[in-house]
Amino acid sequence: MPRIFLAELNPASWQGSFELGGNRMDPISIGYISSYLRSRGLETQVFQQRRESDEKVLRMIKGFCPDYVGLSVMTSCANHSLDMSRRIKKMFPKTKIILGGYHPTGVPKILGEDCVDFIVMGEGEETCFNLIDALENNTPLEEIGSLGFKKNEELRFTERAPRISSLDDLPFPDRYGLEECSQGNPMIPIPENQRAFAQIAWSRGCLHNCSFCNSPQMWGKQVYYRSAENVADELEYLRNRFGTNAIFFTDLTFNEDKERVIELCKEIRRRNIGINWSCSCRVTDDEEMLKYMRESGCVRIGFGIESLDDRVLAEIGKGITVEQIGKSIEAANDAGMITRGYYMIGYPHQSQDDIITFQDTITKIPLDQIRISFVTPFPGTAYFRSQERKGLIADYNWDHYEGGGHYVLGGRLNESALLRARQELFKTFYSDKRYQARILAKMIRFPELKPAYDGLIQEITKLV
Ligand code: B12
Ligand code: SF4
Repeated sequence: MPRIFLAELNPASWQGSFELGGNRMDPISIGYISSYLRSRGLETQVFQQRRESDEKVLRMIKGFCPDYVGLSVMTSCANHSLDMSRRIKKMFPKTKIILGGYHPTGVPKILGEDCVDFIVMGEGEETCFNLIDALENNTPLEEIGSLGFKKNEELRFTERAPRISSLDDLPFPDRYGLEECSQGNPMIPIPENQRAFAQIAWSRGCLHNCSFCNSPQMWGKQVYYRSAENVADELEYLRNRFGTNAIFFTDLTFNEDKERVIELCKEIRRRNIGINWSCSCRVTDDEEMLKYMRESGCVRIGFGIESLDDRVLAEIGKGITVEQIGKSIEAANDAGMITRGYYMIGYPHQSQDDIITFQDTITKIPLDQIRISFVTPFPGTAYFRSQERKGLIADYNWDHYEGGGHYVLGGRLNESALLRARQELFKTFYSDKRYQARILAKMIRFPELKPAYDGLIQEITKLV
């Protein structure tokens, strides 16, 4: 029986953040591939590199003696994954290396690397199984959709396979190392009290088309959902098997379909599952939906806001306005949820004056927590292509595509100016008197959230 080692290999730079109280999430992407392959009779092992040295990882792989190594690759992990693939190939020249996930989907030419045998583009379960099955049975690869392979030294890419529409038919993902996982502050329960924190995926895909996002080329424009019953079954499984008391929904846009959201929330409540959760939403001021979400355990809601300039929002295809953003955050605050907003800075035309305007407006958006990353053109996105055409990609080192400390565009502001700007924005936002009054009022109004705010205050003290 073929043996497949499935891994997410993180470079040392990222492993650090696993220690720093950020989000520590289990690798459900390869968990899904693993459980699917096992359901089809193959033997698998799942691994996520957290703080293990590369040498230790290689020893583990050696111990498992795999016929295939499948790696899940985000852009920021691409160089490291290739480096490790070369070392694996050296150790086991016959082992086939398969890359999947966002980076190979966006940059299929990665198949041209000598250490890569195959790439799987988009959704992975069926393609990965079909590939191994064909290789084991010597049947042609041309008929397998979403695949990249080499023939006579040429790179071949097949058409994308149809998406899996009946997600309930997939086995639950295999879980790896949940006991070490947690979602950083602010969250209820707070990280110290979270048990076996897990990710769970309810839907796949997103209807929108933001130019900087990898979702369109990963999933196309179709969203498929699992049924409320199937999700509730997995929640019960996580609680009963691992003791999970908090989860994060990986859905790109959790609140796309109000009726489904309410159905899911009702099912979670009906079963009295007792797991708190968080999710990422598109702006919404739908009080009814927010109420259902809160009552079924949603304690934190994240919004991809990106900018507080309507022109920029239109330019990046976000399809939302600053007015909607404000209303939406207020509604989520009123529903008793912890609100987190994701902003980006470093749009190429952004000037110091624009940053000052941003600084003025940021305090008006009543979020509990803000995250500010640098605009990063992930390869494969429309944004990458447009910036490349304009000659604005200043750095092609994928290690730097992590949105945090490196700026890879040639914008009007450079990396150090942006680092300073981010620090100033944090300061302005968190030291604003209205912010402090708001948090205090929220703690009084929703006392159950107080421990999360205590943690948040500690975090803010370090930030400003
Ligand atoms: C949870 C999450 C995280 C978590 C944990 C990630 C993890 N290890 O699981 C945390 C918070 C740590 C994180 C961090 C980051 N993340 Co993140 N994250 C996500 C999120 C929300 C969910 C991922 C998920 O589990 N999806 C559900 C599963 C079922 O889908 P999937 O991952 O796509 O897997 C399928 C296919 O991709 C494929 N597949 C995947 N791997 C493999 C492997 C093989 C062998 C095969 C055959 C197939 C295959 O098959 C799978 C099943 O069909 C996604 C957005 C999203 N919803 O996908 C962003 C996302 C993956 N993250 C992204 C980014 C940019 C980052 C960060 C760089 C940002 C940052 N500074 O925080 C870091 C980098 C982390 C690192 N290791 O370097 C981008 C990726 C862009 C890119 N080109 O790399 C995404 C797409 C968000 C976005 N829209 O921009 N992230
Ligand atoms: S940024 Fe969010 S809303 Fe926009 S396409 Fe990506 S997942 Fe969808």
